[in-house]
Amino acid sequence: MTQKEPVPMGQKGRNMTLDTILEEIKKAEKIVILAHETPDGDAIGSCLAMNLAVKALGKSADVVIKEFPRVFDFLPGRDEVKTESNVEQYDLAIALDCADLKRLVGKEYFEEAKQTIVIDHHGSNKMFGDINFVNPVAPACCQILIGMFEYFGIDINKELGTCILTGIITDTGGFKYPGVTAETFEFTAELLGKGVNVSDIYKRVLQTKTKANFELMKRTLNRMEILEDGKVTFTYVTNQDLKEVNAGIGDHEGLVELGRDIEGVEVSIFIREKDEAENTYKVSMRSNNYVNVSDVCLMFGGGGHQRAAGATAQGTIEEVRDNEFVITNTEVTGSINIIKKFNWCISIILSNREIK
Ligand SMILES: [Mn+2]
Repeated sequence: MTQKEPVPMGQKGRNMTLDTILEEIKKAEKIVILAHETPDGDAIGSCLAMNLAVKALGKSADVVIKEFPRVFDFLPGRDEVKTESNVEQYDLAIALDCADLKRLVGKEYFEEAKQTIVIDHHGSNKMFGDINFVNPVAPACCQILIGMFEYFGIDINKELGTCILTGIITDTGGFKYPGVTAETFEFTAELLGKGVNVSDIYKRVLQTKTKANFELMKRTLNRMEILEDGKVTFTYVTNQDLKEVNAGIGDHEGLVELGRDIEGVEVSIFIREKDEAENTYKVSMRSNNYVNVSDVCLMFGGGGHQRAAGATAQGTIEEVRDNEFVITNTEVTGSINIIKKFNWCISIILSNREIK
């Protein structure tokens, strides 16, 4: 790996936030890199890319990811990832692709760290770090890292490029979401020239389904309800399903998109039981053209992007069909009707749209 010297401090065209981030990385002895719960390709790619970048700067870091989806096992640096750490206090904690401290896995390391940095692209980011570098226009956190690493004078080689491109490919649905920029393609072209196997990454992260994912897809499709005049779909998986199909980490990925891709559908809602004992559900939503699902999920203490967002809800699967529900500040609790409640929100948004 070749390494250029960064432009000296204080020179014209410098970015103070990036200068401070570089300074903090260079200063720190113990660094930890963290991402959001149920990490996707962008979270994983960002963490592994940051780990390589830290090394390129002559430092080392712990990457702590509790649940690593096996689809990303091929990525460089996978074997260095830890599920936990026994370091009591880090000098520096870097949170990637994570909008909210509540969703950060290993937040204890973050809270204890002497210095914290948040790098993200969610519009709902709570700016919970000492230093926050958030660009909601970037289609992936990994795309923010490209500019950052170039600024730091780090050579983006094949390994680093493979991690970064994995994040871009997954968060843009294979370059098809509207957030994709000219830079996305320019960078991809550049990486192809450096030997990054774009087609192999694409096939591994978007095209190949695990058997468990396929079995869950069948159940999800069978249960799918089409509501609100064909504009909303709702479906779910239970812990029982996950057990029966022998699902591993990440095997539910992509299920929320099945409803979204039906003609005429604006919003798809998918709930997944998280923890049977606590009756906790992860709610995921996707939209096509005009409903801001991040706003809908914010009402439930969640958040995300305009076209892809999530929240957490509590109740029993039977109670999903009851009519009673209680909303607290941060969570949907008690006897809830997730379908009706979410539909209520979405109905308002849909009807507002029609009035306009
Ligand atoms: Mn992301």
